[in-house]
Amino acid sequence: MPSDKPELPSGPSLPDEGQGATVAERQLARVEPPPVYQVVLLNDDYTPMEFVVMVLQQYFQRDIETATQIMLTIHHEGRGVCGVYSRDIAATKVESVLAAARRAGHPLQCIMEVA
Ligand code: TYC
Repeated sequence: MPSDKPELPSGPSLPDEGQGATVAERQLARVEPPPVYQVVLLNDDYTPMEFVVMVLQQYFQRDIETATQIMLTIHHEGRGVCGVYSRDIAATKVESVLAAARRAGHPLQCIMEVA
């Protein structure tokens, strides 16, 4: 008489699946997260404070109080972090800020660096 007991897959019947899963897990664990970049504004003696506050509001989505605080930090300490982004987003923000500053005739400097 045949048994009612269902047949369970056993180790030896699935040798490759077991080993492959272990290897894939080890490879995934070694993938580094992508680096993030901070966009930094530098102080100068000529760019108006109001322009820097506008840049922080328009390009970095800061409210007026936060933008003013960041601008004052840059003014007093020489530099300040505007935000942290992926590489491509940070590069686009640097380009946009520099273009806006040059259009307005200001020497404002904006850089990106690994956070
Ligand atoms: N130091 C400038 C001034 O006194 C203001 C300023 C702030 C300029 C921040 C650049 O990134 C800057 N007009």
